[in-house]
Amino acid sequence: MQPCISASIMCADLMNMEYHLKELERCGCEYIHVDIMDGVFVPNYTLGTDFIRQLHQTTKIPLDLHLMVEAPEDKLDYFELFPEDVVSIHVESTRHLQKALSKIRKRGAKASAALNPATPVCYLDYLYDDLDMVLVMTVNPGFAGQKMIPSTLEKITQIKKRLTERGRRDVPVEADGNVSFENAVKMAKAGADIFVAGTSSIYRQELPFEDCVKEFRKAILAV
Ligand code: S6P
Ligand code: MG
Repeated sequence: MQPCISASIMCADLMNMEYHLKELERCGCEYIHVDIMDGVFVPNYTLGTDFIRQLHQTTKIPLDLHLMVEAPEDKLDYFELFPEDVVSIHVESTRHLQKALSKIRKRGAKASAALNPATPVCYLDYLYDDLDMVLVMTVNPGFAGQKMIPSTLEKITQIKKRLTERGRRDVPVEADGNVSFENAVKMAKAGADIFVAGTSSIYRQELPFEDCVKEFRKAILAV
């Protein structure tokens, strides 16, 4: 599987969105990672439904929606979804994970389960047929600019192994949180396929955006 960049749009300057979207297209970023927080599942609020609709109107880049909300199965209908979009819901956020994943597929998008750093991989054991991606949080969700939790690397490897054993090598694993140039190499070695790029990599004020993307791509292709 070709490694992909998913640019974390909450880390961009929201007052300059048109410019950022053009840059993402010009630099060939494969996904736009949209963090949706409800102030309950995580102690923060971020992006929402109207912003997503406007993204769809403005860019052809598929959206990688990361729902950090309680009971996501009740809220999926709020969101506009297109077939190339992937929607991640947290294992810890619902009592009805399989139902919620199948609801995403019924809406025509790709379904993904996200795991917090402390959540064991066995939570996915009976779900491998229901998944189009797995998101591994490499920091605790809620904020950009944190430090990677090293034990999450092993988790990426374990998930990749289980996917292979169950004949689902086609399912990518996404790493989200402090995916710096240095950590991206470790995550790629661990088995990650999609890399969320935020303040640790492409949204760094001191470097030109295009250079950051090139450097980031070099890191994820290094393995
Ligand atoms: C965190 C969120 C992430 C961040 C991303 C920021 O709750 O899910 O997607 O936006 O991790 O990137 P960085 O490089 O600042 O950690
Ligand atoms: Mg995220």
